[in-house]
Amino acid sequence: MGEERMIGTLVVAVMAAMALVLAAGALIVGARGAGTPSGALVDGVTASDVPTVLGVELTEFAIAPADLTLAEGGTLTVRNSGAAEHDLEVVGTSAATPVLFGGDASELTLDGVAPGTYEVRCTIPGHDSAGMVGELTVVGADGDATVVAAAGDADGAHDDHAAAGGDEDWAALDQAMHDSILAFPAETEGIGNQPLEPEEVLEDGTKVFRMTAGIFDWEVEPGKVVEGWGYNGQIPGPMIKVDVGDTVRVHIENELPMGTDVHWHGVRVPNDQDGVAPLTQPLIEPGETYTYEFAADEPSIGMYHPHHHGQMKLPNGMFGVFLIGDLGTDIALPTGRTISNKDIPASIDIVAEIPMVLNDAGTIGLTINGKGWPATEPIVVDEGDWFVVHYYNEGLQIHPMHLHQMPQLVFAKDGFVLDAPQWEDTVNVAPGERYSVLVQATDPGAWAFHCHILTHAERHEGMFGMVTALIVNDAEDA
Ligand SMILES: [Cu+2]
Repeated sequence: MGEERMIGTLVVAVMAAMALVLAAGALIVGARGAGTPSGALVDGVTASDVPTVLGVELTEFAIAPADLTLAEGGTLTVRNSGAAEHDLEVVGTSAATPVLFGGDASELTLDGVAPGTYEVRCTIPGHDSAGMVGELTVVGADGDATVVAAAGDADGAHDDHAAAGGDEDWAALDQAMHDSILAFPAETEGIGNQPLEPEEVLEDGTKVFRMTAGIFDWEVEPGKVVEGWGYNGQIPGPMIKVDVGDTVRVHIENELPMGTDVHWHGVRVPNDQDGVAPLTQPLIEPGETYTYEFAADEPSIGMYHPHHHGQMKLPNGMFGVFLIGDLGTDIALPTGRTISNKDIPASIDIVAEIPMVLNDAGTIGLTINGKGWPATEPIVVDEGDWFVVHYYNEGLQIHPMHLHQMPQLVFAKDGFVLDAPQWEDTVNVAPGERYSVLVQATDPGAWAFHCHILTHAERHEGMFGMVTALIVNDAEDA
């Protein structure tokens, strides 16, 4: 119990320090919130002055114009001119566009939205706190824009930075951060990356796996259940690990409402097994089972995911880890070398090989291994231990992954061992990339481990998304 309490205290101390560093971001957001108080009437405006159709542009990360004035019952023509997914919601009403991909547009008619002043925002996690908020004034036929409280904002989450008089409740922000940090680690239903054993090993040694692609409930953070798309009810899907030289056969049962395929990303396969329907294979129709087979003849730190409509399936959770070969034998570690004045022992025992699959969009949102803080899983090791993390970016944005205190030795990129490994404290992982890092847990304590795009880790409601912790047990307590 004493040890648990100590770990808890360390978590608090470390996370509090991180919150302080990140507080600058909250200040910027807060300053913006202190805008013009919403007036009861729009002085001197007559209904005929007010447009009935207005164009709105969404980009990373802005809504332009941010101050919108529209006649009651009017239409917003919303265009996503950015690269990432965005949408536009009139907070406290049912008026919202669907999620728009870059280049897409949508007409949002404000039927039933009473005259008044509303907050508008992008609902993609992190985008509002990154700047995608604005104000919409709906003017009635008589020029009336009486403020309507955003009563429909049931969770109250946005009241703190709505333009309601422009006063931030700073103490409430502090409390929200405090509570969200102390909620770690939190239990949720479902765990991804579970090792998948072959359902059968044939006489010739072929390893036969079976996975079902489907839609299921996924608890991404405590109490937040979303529609997950994935394999065998897991996000990330089951982790497959085979030996170099194995023949691999994978049956894919498609229980999705649409066709699919499986691309083996970073794994060397014959062209007709590359999973790009209809180029290299027919589409796997709903209800069908399709079989892939290839020789795993080269080491790989690979992944699998659909190619067909990957832009919607991957963000919703359809991805998994595919490893060929063992660390240290098939995939060389930089042991017995001196790199930037740091000696790596000639022989090291790797206590854990941890995949960290990153996502940032779709129904799953900003997550590590399918979970957002405080439901992310901590890495727990003993002082002195060496462990390996494989980063996989299955999302749509770059994520600079920062581990406090202990440097990360980047020894492989996309599974290819580097001739010149390098130490980094922040490893930038772009979509599709994998980086493999070796870390020694030299310092006891609870250390924050998070994406350093601050809005991927913190928001008004506190810590969330792409944050976990490295917990190093003190050798003296063992
Ligand atoms: Cu990020």
